[in-house]
Amino acid sequence: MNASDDGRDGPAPRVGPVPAEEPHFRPYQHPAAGWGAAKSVGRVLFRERALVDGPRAIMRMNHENTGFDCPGCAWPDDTKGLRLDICENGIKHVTWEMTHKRVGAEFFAAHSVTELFGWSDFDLEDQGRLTEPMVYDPESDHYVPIAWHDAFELAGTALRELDHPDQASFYTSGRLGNEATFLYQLLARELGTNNLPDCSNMCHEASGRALQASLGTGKGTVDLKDWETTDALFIMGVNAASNAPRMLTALAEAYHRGAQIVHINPLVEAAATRTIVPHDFTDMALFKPTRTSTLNLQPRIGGDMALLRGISKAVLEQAKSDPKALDQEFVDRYTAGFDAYRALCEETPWSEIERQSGVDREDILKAARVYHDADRSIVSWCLGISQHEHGVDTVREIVNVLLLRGNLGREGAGPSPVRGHSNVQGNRTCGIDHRPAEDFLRRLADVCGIDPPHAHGLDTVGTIEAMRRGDVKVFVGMGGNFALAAPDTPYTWEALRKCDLTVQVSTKLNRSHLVHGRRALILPCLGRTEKDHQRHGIQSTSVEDSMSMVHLSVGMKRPASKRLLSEPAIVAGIARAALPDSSTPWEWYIEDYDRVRDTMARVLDGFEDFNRRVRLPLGFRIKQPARELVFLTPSGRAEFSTAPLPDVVPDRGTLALGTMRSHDQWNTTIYSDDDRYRGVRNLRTLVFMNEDDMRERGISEFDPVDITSTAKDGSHRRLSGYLAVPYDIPRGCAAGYMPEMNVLCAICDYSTQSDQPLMKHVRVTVAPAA
Ligand SMILES: Nc1nc2c(c(=O)[nH]1)N[C@H]1C(S)=C(S)[C@@H](COP(=O)(O)OP(=O)(O)OC[C@H]3O[C@@H](n4cnc5c(=O)[nH]c(N)nc54)[C@H](O)[C@@H]3O)O[C@H]1N2
Ligand SMILES: Nc1nc2c(c(=O)[nH]1)N[C@H]1C(S)=C(S)[C@@H](COP(=O)(O)OP(=O)(O)OC[C@H]3O[C@@H](n4cnc5c(=O)[nH]c(N)nc54)[C@H](O)[C@@H]3O)O[C@H]1N2
Ligand SMILES: [Mo]
Repeated sequence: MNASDDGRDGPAPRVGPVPAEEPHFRPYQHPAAGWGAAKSVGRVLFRERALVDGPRAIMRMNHENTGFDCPGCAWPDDTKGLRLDICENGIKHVTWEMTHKRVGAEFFAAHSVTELFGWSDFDLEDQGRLTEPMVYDPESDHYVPIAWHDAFELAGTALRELDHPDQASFYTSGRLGNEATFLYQLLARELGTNNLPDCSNMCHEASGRALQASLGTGKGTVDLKDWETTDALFIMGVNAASNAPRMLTALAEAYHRGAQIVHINPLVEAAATRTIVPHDFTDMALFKPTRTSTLNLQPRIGGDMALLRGISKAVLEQAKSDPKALDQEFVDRYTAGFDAYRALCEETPWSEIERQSGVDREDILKAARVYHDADRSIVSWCLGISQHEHGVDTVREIVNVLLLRGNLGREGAGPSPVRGHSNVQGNRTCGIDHRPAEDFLRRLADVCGIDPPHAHGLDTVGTIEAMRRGDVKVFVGMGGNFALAAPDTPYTWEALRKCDLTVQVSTKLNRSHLVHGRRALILPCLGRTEKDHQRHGIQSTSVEDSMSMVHLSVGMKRPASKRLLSEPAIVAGIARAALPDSSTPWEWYIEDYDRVRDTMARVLDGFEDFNRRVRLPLGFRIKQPARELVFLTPSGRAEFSTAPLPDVVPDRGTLALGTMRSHDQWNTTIYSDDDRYRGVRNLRTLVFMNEDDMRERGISEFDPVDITSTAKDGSHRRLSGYLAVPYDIPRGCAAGYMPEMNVLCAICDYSTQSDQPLMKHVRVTVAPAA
C-alpha cells in the first residue's frame, strides 16, 4: 500500500502474502464450488494444522441449536435442519479462528510495534490467536502484558476523564453476538453517547435506509422458504460464490425447479454460471454441474437504477395491452405514490435508460419479460448496489419494481438483501445505531433505568473525521479491523493516531493494533467456536441472519488460551470501570446470559419470550411488519419513490472503479493471493479492465499502471505499480481489491443519502506506470 505518510519509518506494508510464484491469469472454466472448493478446504485445514479439530468443528456448524453459527457470512441456515450446510469459505473462516498458532507475551517481547508495522497484514494474522491482554508501552515501543483488571481500569479511567462522553466512539464489527451487542450499546448510552459506528455504515446502510423509507422496516422481508418457492430470482451486485457460497445451493435448487435466475453484475461472477453443490455427494462424485443462471446482464458500474427503471417502464408499457402485467389491486390497496412513479417511468426515455445502464433496451426487455412472466419474484442484492452515491435510490427502485406486481407479503416474493458479517443485522436490531429510534430509547430508559442521549451520534466516516479533528479521543473497536477496513487509509491512520486511547477487542493480531493512539490496549476475546464458561455454566449467544432468523450459537472448543474473556465479559469489565456507580448489574448479567436476554426481551421489539423462543430447534423469526403488509411509513402504505436517474457515465478518460473481495479473503483477512473464480493466481495488486480501455491507453496484460482517483473535493490519491488484467467488464469500468484500494477512497467521498463511503464507484484514471 502506498500510504507513505504513515508516521512509522520503513517501507509501506503490503496486505497479502508474498506470492511464491509469478502472477497468473486465465479465465476460470469450471463450475463454482465442487471439487475445486474441496481441494482448497484440504489445503487450509493443513496449513492451520487443524486436520483433526477442523473437520470435527465443521460437523457442528449451522446445526439446529446444538452447534455454533458459522461466522463466515449471514446466509441463513438450511430450513431442513440437520444437513451438512457448509461451504468452502465458511470452513476457511472457522479454521482461521481455530488455528493452533498463538500470539502471546513472548511474541510481543520479540517484536517491536514499529517492526510489526512493516509486516504484511497476512503475516500479522497468520501468527495465530491472541492469548492475553496487552498494553502499548511507548518507552520500549512494545506491547507488554497487562492484567485484565488493570486494562479495564485504564479504559475506564480514560472514559471517565473525558470532558464529554461524545469524545468516545464505540465501533462494532458484525461478528458480535446479540447479548454482547446489547450490553455494548448500553455501556455507550449509559455513559452518554450515541457514537456507535459499525461496519454496516460501510456495508448495507443504504439498504436499511431505503427499505425503511419505502416499507417502514429496515430489513428484507423474505426467508429461505421464499427462495425455495419463487419463480424468478434477480441477483444483483453480489459475488455469491465467494461471499455467500451457500446461496449456490439455493440457486441450483431454483434452477432444477425451473425458476428463472437473472444475474445483474458488471462482472459475470462464478455464481452466474454453473455449480456443483458440495454437499450433494452424488453430484460431487459424478462431477455433475447445475446451471445457476438463465440470464446475465452486465450493466456499467452504478447503472442498476437505470436498468431497474427500464424494467418498470417495460412492465407499465406491457400493462397497456395486458392488464395482468400490473397488480393494480395491490397497488391501489397497499401503496402510495404510484401515479407519480408511472409518470416518471413514462418520461424517462429509453435512450437515457440505455445510456445510464450501459445495457441495450432489447436486453432489458428480456429481464422485464422474465419479471412479468413470473408470478412471484425475489430481488436480492449486496454491495454492488449499496456502496454508491445513489445506493438508497437504487434500493428504493428495487422496491418500486417489486410493488408493481405485488411482489411483497406473499410466499416466494420480496426484497432480499444479502447481509455481510454473520451478525451485522442482529447488531442493528439489538441497538447498534448512531441514529436510534425514540421508541427504542424510551424503552431502554424504562427497562434499564438509564437516561440515554437523544442526539444522533457519529457513524464510521463521522468518527474518523472527529478523531482527526481531535474531537474523539477514545476509540473502542469491538472486533473488526477499522484501520484497514475504513476508507482513505492514510487519513484514517492519522485520525487513529491522534486518539488518546485506542482499545481493540480482537481474536487475532491486525493492522488496527499497530495504528494506535497515544495509549493502546489489545483485549483478546473468545471466538464463536469456543466454550464460554461463566458462573452458571456454558453460555450460548444468539445471532440473527440475513433473513431475520434468530438462533443460538454454542461454542464447543477449548478456548485458545485460559486468559481470554468473552465479549460480554469484556464489555461488562469496561463498563464497571467507566461507570463505577452504575446501577446496571453488569457482573450479574455475565454470570448467565439468560439474564441479558430477559432484559432484551423487554426492550426490543419482537423479542418477547426471548429465552424460550431462541431455544426452539431453528430459533425464531423476528416479525416483519412489511411481510404482513403492515407498513410503518408516514402514509401507512408502501411508498413508491421518484428519484431521478443519477448520471453515472464516466467522464472521457476516466473509469468507475469498484473495490471488491477476492475469493481468498474475508474482508481484511487475506488467505492467499489467489482469486480462483476470476482465474487469478499470485496477485492482489491488480486492476481488472476492459480490453478496449486498455488498448486505448497503450496498456497490455500485466503491464504496471498507476491508478489515480479524483475525489468530490477535487483532491487526488494514487496507487502505483498495479498490474492491469484484461477482463470481461463493461467499458468505462474497472475493478480491484479492497482493502488495498481503500487508499483511493477519499474520506469526503461518501453518499449524501446514506453517508456510506463510495467503495464501488471510485472515479479514477489509469495510465502506464510512470
Ligand atoms: N468469503 C467471504 N465472504 C464474505 C466476505 C468476505 O470478505 N469473504 N465479506 C462479507 C461481507 S462483510 C459482506 S458486506 C459481503 C459482501 O459481498 P459482495 O457484495 O459480494 O462483496 P464484493 O466482493 O464487494 O462484491 C461486490 C459485487 O458487486 C459487483 N458490482 C460492483 N459494482 C457494481 C454495480 O455498480 N452494480 C452491480 N450490479 N454490481 C456491482 C462486483 O462485480 C461484485 O460481484 O460478503 C460477506 N461474506
Ligand atoms: N474499499 C472497500 N472497503 C471496504 C469494503 C469494500 O467493499 N471496499 N467493504 C466494507 C464492509 S462491507 C465491511 S463489513 C467492512 C469490514 O470491516 P471490519 O468488520 O472492521 O473488518 P474485518 O476484516 O471483518 O475484521 C477482521 C478482524 O476481526 C477480528 N475478529 C474476528 N473474529 C472476531 C470475534 O469473534 N470477535 C472479535 N472481537 N474480533 C474478531 C480479528 O481480529 C480480525 O483481524 O469493510 C468495509 N471496507
Ligand atoms: Mo460488510
